Amino acid sequence: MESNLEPLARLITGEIGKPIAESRGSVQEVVDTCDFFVSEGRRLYGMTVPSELPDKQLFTFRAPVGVAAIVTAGNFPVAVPSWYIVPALLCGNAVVWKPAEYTPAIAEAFAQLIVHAGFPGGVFSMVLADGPTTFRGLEEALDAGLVDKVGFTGSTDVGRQIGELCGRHLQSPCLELGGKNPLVVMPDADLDVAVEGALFSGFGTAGQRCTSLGTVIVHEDVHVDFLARLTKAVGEAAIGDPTKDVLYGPMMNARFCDRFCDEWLRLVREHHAIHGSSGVGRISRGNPREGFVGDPDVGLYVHPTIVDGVTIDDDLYRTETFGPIVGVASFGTFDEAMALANGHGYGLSSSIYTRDPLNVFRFRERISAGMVSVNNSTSGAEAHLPFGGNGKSGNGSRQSGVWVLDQFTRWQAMNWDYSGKLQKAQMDVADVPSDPDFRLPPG
Ligand code: UN1
Repeated sequence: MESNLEPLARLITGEIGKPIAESRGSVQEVVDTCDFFVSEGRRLYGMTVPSELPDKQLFTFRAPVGVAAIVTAGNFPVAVPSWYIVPALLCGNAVVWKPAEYTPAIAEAFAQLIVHAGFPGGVFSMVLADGPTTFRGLEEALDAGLVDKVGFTGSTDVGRQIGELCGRHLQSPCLELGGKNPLVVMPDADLDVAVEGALFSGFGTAGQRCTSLGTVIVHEDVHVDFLARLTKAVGEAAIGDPTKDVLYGPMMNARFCDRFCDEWLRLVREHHAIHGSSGVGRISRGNPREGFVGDPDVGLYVHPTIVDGVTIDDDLYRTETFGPIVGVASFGTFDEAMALANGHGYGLSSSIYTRDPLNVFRFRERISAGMVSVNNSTSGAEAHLPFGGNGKSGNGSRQSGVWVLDQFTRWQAMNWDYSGKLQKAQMDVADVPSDPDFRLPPG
């Protein structure tokens, strides 16, 4: 992976328009994942533990699950697949991978790199299919008893269907779903740092990360100031040709561009105010963006959109909008901030900007998200921390680090009796007399 980082990164930028620096970073995420797991086959430790009976020993083993079917989205077309594929293979499973339909060239290159790493035939396979065909294939494979674990990264709606399907087969899938990730700005925050964080969280990758910022929740005392600074930063941000140094490039595919223009922008209401660009919707020669890098008509580019005045009752507040649109809401008390941070029902990532540790620990305790950033972007998780969410963001499964091992192994308990006779647990244990009524003489 390391030796092929550059061509793979270029392929990612070419096929889905991720800015080249981010593409390199996302291949580096694969390298980091490989580095983390490289010796994991030597570390699949079990425990030995004494029995309650003499001449008997107890052991635990991590056993591979079997065949893992992995279905992934295209926004991180190699990093997220590696979070499943690398530990699944290292734990002794076979993997069938179904990448996103709109990243076939990247998927083919990634699969070739895995195959060339040298696995026995049939241990790793890649299959290209659309969503409905994949679902039917999964149904048939589960019915036939051919799949033992499903891993899915994608939308909450599809995750729910996969969860139901797996539940009928008494399986618990690894689900990594959507997010509406909040970023809370306390009145004591360093506003410049908070703006930098909101800019990257909300508009990096054109907002097409599951960890992208959904709503900035700003204290009323700093709302005007924060909004002015964010508006300036977004207005000045370089957007355009992803081979250049830009904040974001085109939308990954027509389906994301169409949904952004036809569905997400329609969630804007009269009580909202729009900021951030010289236009709204598709960037084109007719609807230009000031300072655009390159030719807007050669890709599916959209204007960044800040929507101020978002409230807890708005559709925009509770809908995951996979694109460069960020809501801004206001709060007075910490309780109001928490209500806004949790009320949408997702629970993937979150962030708080503050200088006060009390705010940090209160936020950490009350936020429903699986991941919490302090004075940092909602995105940008590292390969050795548990990645995953709660509520509409997932079923509590975690990827990355040591935590993912529980997805791809099952604990097996073994006991070995060498007493030469049958010893019955709970019944044949030694009876050692005790005197529970014994008390020390009063002082
Ligand atoms: C995703 O969008 O599915 O934490 C994953 C991040 C990246 C991964 C995002 N490392 O933003």
